[in-house]
Amino acid sequence: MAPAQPASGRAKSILILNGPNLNMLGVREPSIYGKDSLQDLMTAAARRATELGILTDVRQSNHEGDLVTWIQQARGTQDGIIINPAGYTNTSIAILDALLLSELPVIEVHLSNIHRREEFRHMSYISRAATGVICGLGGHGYVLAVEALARIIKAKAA
Ligand code: DHK
Repeated sequence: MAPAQPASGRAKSILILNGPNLNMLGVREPSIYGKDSLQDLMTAAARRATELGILTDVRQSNHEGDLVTWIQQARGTQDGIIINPAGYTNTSIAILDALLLSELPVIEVHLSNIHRREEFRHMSYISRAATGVICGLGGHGYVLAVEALARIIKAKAA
């Protein structure tokens, strides 16, 4: 996590968060989630952010509390959040509340098209805090999320 500094006096930075089981990408149900590892996807997203002049802080956890704490710490230290909440999408009011208190622009990403899958995957608590949602575009969704967030951050700063 970047040290706390006033948002105006530092380089723009985004937090990219990944929830449970995403550390198993590449191995886990590749017909749904693809063959690339999380490292592959995060490298591509971070590279795009660098091209756009934005720093990245990339994290993954299988624990809800870690995600909540990192989101809280992003308030005032980061300029936006990209989150794939994975299985917490459909259960976590705690992550929703943390995102709301962050007062940051949020892009929610899902690798798969959750709306073509089981009904229990359709309802996202997280979407209530999201500026935008990207799903069904595989790992490229993270790159698109970086581009969208960069645009939002630059518009806010202008
Ligand atoms: C990832 C998961 O782990 C699932 O629990 C979600 C999401 C879908 C994804 O498509 O990235 O239902």
